[in-house]
Amino acid sequence: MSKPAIATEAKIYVAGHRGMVGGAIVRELQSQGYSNIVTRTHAELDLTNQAAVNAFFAAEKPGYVFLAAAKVGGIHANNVYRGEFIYQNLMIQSNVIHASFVNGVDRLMFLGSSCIYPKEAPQPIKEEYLLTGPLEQTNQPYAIAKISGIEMCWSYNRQYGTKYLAVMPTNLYGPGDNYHPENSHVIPALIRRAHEGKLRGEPEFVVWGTGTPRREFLFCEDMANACVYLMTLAQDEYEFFLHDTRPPLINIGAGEDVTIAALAKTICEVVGYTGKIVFDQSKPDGTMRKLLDVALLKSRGWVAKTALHDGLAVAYEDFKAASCSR
Ligand code: GFB
Repeated sequence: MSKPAIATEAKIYVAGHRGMVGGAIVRELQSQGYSNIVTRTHAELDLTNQAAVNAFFAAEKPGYVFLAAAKVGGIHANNVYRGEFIYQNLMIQSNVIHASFVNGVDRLMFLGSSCIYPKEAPQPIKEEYLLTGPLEQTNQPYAIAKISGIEMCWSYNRQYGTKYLAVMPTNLYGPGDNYHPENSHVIPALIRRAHEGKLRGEPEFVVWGTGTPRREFLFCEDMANACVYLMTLAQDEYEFFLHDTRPPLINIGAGEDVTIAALAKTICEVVGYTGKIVFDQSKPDGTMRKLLDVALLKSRGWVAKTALHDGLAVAYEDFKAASCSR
C-alpha cells in the first residue's frame, strides 16, 4: 500500500463530532496522529443555516471534511418526526457539500445509512441496488434526504471534478449512542431496558415487533476506522471510487446479520438480565432484512474487527457511565 495522501497537519473538519460516529472519527484521527482537527458544537454553528456555514468554511478553509452531522434516530423517531428528518438532513448536507465545493475542499466524505436501499432489495445489498425499488415507509423521508446527498456528491464530482465519497454504514452502535427509550435505535434501547429491568427485578423484557427482522450491526469505532482508512487512501486508490457511470458509493458493514430476537438474547446476557423476553407486535418491524454486501470495501483491504458480543459489552459500559454522569 502506498503512503497515505493526507499530511498529519492537514486541516480536517469533522461535522457532527458530538454524535456517536463523529466522535469516534475524531478519536480515530487523533490516534493516527492527525492534530489539526476542526470542530464546532451545534450552539457554535447551526449547519442548517447556509450563511453561517458559508462564513465558517470561508474562515477555516478545511482541506478535508467528514460530514457525520445528521438528524438520526431509530424506527419510531424516523416514522414520527418525518418533517424534521427530511428538512434538517437536506439542509445540513446541502450547505456543507456546497460550501466545501465553493471553498476548494480536497476530499469530502458524506455519511449515510443502509436504509437508502429498496425495502425488498436482494440480500446482501450491493451498492448497485440503489434506486431499483420502493423504500421502507417508516424512514422514507430520511432515506430520500440521504439519497439526495449521494446524488449531490456524484453530480459535483461529475460537473466540477470534486472528489467526494458517500459511505453507507449498516446499523451502528457503540460509545456515545443515544439511549432515549423511544427515539433511539434498537441496541441502545434494549441495553437501557434490560439494565432497568434488571435493577427493578422485572419479570418480562419487552422487545418491539416480532423479533424476526434481521439486522447487521457495526461497532462505531470500526466505522470510524473505515472512514479514516478511505479518507487517507493514496490518490490513485481513492480515485478508484470516482466514476462517471456509478455513484461514489461504498457500503460499510460487518458482513453478517442476526435476528432481533437473537440480539435481544445477547443483550440480556451482556447486561445480566434473566427474565423472559416478550414481543410487542403493535410496534413496527420495518425492513425484514438489511445486510450489506461489503465486497467492494473488502477488495480495497478493509474488514470490520469487532465481534458483536465484544462491542455490546463496551456499549453497556458506556451506557452505565453515561447514566452515572447524568
Ligand atoms: O434500530 P431500529 O430502530 O432500526 O430497529 P431500523 C431495528 C429493529 O429492532 C426493528 C426492532 O425491527 C425494530 O422493530 N426493535 C425491537 C426496536 N425493540 C426495539 C426498541 O426498543 N427500539 C427500536 N428502535 N427498535 C433505522 C432507520 O431503522 O435504522 C433509520 O429508521 C436508520 O433510517 C437506522 O437507517 C440505521 O433498522 O429499523
